[in-house]
Amino acid sequence: MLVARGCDVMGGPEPRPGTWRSLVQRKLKGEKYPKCLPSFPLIGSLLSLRSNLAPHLHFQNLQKTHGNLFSLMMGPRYVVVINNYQYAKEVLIKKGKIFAGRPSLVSMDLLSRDGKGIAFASYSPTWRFHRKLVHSNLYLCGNGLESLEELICKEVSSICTMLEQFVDVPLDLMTEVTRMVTNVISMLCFNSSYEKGDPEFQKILDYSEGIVDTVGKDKLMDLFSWLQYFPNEDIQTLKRSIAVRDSILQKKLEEHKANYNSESINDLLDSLLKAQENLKNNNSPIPRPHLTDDHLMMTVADIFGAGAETTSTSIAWIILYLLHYPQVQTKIQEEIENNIGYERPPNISDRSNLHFLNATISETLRSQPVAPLLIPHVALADTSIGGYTIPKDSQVIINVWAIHHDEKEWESPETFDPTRFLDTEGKYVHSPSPSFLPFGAGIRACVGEVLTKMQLFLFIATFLQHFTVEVPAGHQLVGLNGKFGIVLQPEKFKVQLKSRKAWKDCVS
Ligand code: STR
Repeated sequence: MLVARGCDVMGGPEPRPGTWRSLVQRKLKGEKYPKCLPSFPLIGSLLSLRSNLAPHLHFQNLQKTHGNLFSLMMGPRYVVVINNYQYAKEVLIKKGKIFAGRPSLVSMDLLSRDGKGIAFASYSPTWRFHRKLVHSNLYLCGNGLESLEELICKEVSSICTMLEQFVDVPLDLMTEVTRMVTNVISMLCFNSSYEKGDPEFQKILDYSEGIVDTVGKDKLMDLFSWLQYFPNEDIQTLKRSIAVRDSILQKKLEEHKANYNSESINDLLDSLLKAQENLKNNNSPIPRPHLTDDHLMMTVADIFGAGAETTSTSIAWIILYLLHYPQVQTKIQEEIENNIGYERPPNISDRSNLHFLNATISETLRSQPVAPLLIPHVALADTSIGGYTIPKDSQVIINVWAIHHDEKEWESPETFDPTRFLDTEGKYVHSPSPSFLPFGAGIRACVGEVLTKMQLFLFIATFLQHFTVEVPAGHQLVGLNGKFGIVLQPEKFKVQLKSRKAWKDCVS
């Protein structure tokens, strides 16, 4: 009955698609399948998945023995892991629609109220409708006529001015950076922002940490959903964090409903309410997408959560690399000095001149992709990858980490070297290798790419115009391994800011 090599088990009546048995039956028919890690009934490939390494690194190691495309059983689920860009692009771009499903995992279902919203919802007309709404309304809003650039610059300038008070003392920079990026996304979603010390902002910091620490870590409860009914610390943390998030969202929704005016749409939540109103008034017989309060809240929750968490994590990584590579920091400062000077703050049009800064941002996103395994995809029909059969309902994990550290595509991939993003004339090259997918690709690619890139550029340029970051005396520089989760975060660290003399001379 049991063979611990490949997924070779058979017997019994009609198998469900995507299960062990159906796989074996099809394999016997001569279809070519990706190499499978040793698997056993019930526990699947659990024994081969035990490792001290984080999953993205463990999968990267398995690439050496099992290749760029291999499969495994996560409990009862058939999962395919992809480690190179060729297969990744086939899944995300060429067959994007077929692979646009999402698995139903316990932690993600809790977070998304059973697959609502856009990040964790499977492909459906409702999902398409929500994604379109976000695409067309996210950047239109903000504070009245204020453009996105103005909005970001205002926040960036306010944090840099505030940080002047904290020079020369060890400082946890990230709380303030997170407040800045939370304010940008909060203006776009809710037309409101947080002052330093606002207790609601502290609640957001706490619940986000609770969620990031527990969601999608392939914990046992995601493999065996019945485990959620047993006392389990992770699931308790997750449920508590979600309850806090929901109480804040509920308040925002009620405020927005109370002040709603279809002639004055100020933010994403208003535009979702408007779409909800339009749908109610539409009597067409065509099946309509779902836009209940639950759907609307989950969509806004995804955008708000993603906007705050990913951008602040990327900034934390950039700052940490600047601490590890002070010469990179000096080079960016020279570039700022030569192209902008000190008399005006950087703006978005400076992006075309600050090649080394752009290269440093890209090299950080390559070295530490914020979502090292993206969010798992699911095949919505029987299909194939690179000629290998992929049955309907298979889960597909794209190992962006391995793609960004592929020795065939990047020379010494473990070395941090921004110049790989520069051409021979020192000009920034957007993507020197196709093996670069920091924002995913295809129909489920990140909706916030434009916003994130603007924030990273404007913040780092302005910040390095004002300050130099150093490791505080007596503090140890934290390493570059990071903490694996749905978002790959660096460990917490403190910095010491030095006000730059040239900047001080210019403003005084
Ligand atoms: C961060 C913590 C939080 O409060 C809410 C969310 C929901 C959306 C998530 C986000 C999370 C982490 C980053 C995600 C994002 C949706 C898209 C984004 C997973 C868990 C990425 O794919 C990087």
